[in-house]
Amino acid sequence: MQTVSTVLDSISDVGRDASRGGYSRGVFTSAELSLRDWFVAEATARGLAVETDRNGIVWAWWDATDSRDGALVTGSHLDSVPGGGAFDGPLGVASALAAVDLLRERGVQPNRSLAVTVFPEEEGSRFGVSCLGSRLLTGSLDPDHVRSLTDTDGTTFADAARSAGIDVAHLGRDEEAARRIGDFVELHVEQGRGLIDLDSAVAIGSTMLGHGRWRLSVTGQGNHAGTTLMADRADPMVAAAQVVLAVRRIAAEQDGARATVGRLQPVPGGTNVIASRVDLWLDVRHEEDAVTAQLIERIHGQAQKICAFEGCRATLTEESRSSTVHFDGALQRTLHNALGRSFPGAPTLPTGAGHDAGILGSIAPTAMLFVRNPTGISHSPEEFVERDDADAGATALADVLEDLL
Ligand code: HGY
Ligand code: MN
Ligand code: MN
Repeated sequence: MQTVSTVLDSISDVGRDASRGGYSRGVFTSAELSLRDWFVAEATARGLAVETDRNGIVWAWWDATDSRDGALVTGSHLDSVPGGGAFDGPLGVASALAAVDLLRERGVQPNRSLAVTVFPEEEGSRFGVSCLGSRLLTGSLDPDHVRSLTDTDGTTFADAARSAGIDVAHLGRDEEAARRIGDFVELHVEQGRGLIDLDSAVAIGSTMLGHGRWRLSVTGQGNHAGTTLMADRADPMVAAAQVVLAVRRIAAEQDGARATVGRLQPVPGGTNVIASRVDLWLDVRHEEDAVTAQLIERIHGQAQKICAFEGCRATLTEESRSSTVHFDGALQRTLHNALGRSFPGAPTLPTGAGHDAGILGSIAPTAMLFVRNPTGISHSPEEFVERDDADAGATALADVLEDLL
């Protein structure tokens, strides 16, 4: 049986980003398409029946019974943030493949079918909407809106998906796929310090922090950097800079809040040009959805004030929103019992990150397993998992799947 690390080693050069460091594996880019091919090959080599559905979700089936309805489903994603780590997403997919190997080694005879899945655009890094695949499956997105989403090059989701062989005419709620998910369990690298502090290789997810993404467009007057006196400027970059500081101040004043501006795009973006517009993206999170709403309202109000003073205008557009998720209690108890054999006393852990398991919770019981990341850093090249912990994660996942099959 291959260890998880060996499985991951085989993709360690796919999508390396020489300028940012780490990996840039945008959905349906050549890097992510190579990873999809890798997954199909690994799954096929394990005798799993592989198919890609209307929303671009890849399913690798262990057809243990004559029906796929109510199956046990596990998996994660292969797309990454720009300059991301090697484990966010792929660890869950590789661990699911390794868990299938372990179940076979143990001679497990499933009482229901099992599927290993790969969800597209979990990060929302290319088209802006996180967990795009699972949101399409559950019907929480308008397919026309999704088809028209564009990346920074102006490529639409429809064109990118078509290039990956997906017939975009049928995007959207997938009743058959929803019926097939009896329970969903996702293994994921821990993206904070939780498991370092708890001194445990694995943990069970308890809650997933609610979060949203907004685009703030600050419009001013584009002009010449040399001929425009300072007093004559309506510079959206100056307004945007103040908004970024206001975001930090407003979030710091609210217990438990997290607010980030990780992306800022001046238009046209010339060194000797006063920008005409600056787009910046807000990522705001809090365990109470009402507080997230209040935070974004305060940020928007402050942005309006700053822009009025700077002679600019601000427009806020919501791009995606997810409520805080409390994972299924009964499924969590099953995970606790299953882990009792190899990981007695495995802790539960809230996650500040979003995951497809959070979206799928609207149509089936879902649960998560987290594997220790000794750096406590994620969405960055420093993200890491020790080989032994990766294998411990696969063992934990196999224990859970065995009890649920
Ligand atoms: O942004 C998130 O929380 C996740 O990593 N997509
Ligand atoms: Mn992830
Ligand atoms: Mn991520």
